Amino acid sequence: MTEYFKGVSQIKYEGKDSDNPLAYKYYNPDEIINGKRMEDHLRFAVAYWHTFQGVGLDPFGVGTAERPWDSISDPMELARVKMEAAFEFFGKLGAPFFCFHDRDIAPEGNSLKETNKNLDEIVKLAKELMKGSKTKLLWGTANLFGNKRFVHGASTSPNADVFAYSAAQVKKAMEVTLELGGQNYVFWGGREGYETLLNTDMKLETDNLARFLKMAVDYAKEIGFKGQFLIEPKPKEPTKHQYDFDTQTVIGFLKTHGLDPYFKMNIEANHATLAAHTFQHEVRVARENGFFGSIDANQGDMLLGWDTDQFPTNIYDTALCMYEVIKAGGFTTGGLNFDSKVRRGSFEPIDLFYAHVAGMDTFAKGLKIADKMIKDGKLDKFIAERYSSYTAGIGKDIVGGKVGFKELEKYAMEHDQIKNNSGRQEMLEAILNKYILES
Ligand code: XUL
Ligand code: CO
Repeated sequence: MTEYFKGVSQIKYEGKDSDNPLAYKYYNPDEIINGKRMEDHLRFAVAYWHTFQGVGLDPFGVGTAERPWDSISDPMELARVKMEAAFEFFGKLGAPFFCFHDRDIAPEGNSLKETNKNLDEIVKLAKELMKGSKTKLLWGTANLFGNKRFVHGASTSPNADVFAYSAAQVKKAMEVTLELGGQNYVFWGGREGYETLLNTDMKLETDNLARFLKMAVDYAKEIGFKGQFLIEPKPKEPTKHQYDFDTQTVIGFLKTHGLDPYFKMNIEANHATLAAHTFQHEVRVARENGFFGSIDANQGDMLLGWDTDQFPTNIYDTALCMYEVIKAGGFTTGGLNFDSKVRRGSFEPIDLFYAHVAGMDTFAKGLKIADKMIKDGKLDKFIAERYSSYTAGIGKDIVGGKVGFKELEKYAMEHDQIKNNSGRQEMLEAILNKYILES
């Protein structure tokens, strides 16, 4: 078989003293952390769209990326070559999973029928390649945002024909995800939102979104798809206001429509920051409400207010993310999908490897720090003490539902000289720094 990424051999763990940018310094798949292999803790996935479809364009200029498949112009030939190159990439990286949108892997034809035929052909090839590979499918999804038919949304479009088309597309995407053994199926509503309320029936649009998801749940049962359904919140971009704004909003929406038993969250770091939340906040909200599913690993740039989808290299963020993941009991069907793209200036194929190695090492280090934070227990102990007023006396009665306003008024009359304790934020941040530096 053709070798696409010449000059790169199997990437190995060399330990923290290695200077080799094509070696892992912290990611050691077989190393046991708290009774579990690192690979099983982290469940890394490569995102097909950024790594094999990304060309490095921005609103001001054309793509800059140089790729081994640049000379191929026939769309189906290109799709086949990219799929072969992808499996070489997964193997060299040692990535246990990948993720894709239907339109990432196969081009659209002149009709939906032809598009589905193209998809079937590439799925067949992917299935063959998966037989000789250790890389599995973490999740599949449908691209319901790229084509101009989705100009006003997909399941929230004012045009019922677009609703029907979207349903047909998701039906097919679910079938191919099942065919390839996908462990989850993702819904990200890129254009499910509005630009202005002057032309929008928000009630009908959100009800239709719920109807659409209900149909997906029914169809999964019909075809025997047992994977986890995931919703990926994002507040804006491309749409001004997206209905899946953030985790708390999505939980409210799911509960309103009785869909909560069927969905969990796919939290993306850069979407969290667009919603003016920290990454840790979104994972915390998901886990505390029983909706933690999977993660799209990336990071934004605080000086640029958009979805820059950079590879995650911020150790604070990965440590606090993995702290929440461990507290959630770890990943079950989910994993860490690099929904990240190399910068426009990093245009060589080898940059794809450097970027993934950097992201994987940053999360591996984050895992080690989080493990230390939890085992050491100082932070948990501090929090437990901070809320100890709810474990006895009047606090216990409040939590136990034994008192109402009248009883509390009586209590407050006798205890109106309030004494609070310090939150000790800086002391706790210094403890976190110590874990980062010492693990
Ligand atoms: C876009 C985004 C998507 C989803 C899948 O911001 O994150 O790539 O992850 O559709
Ligand atoms: Co994403």
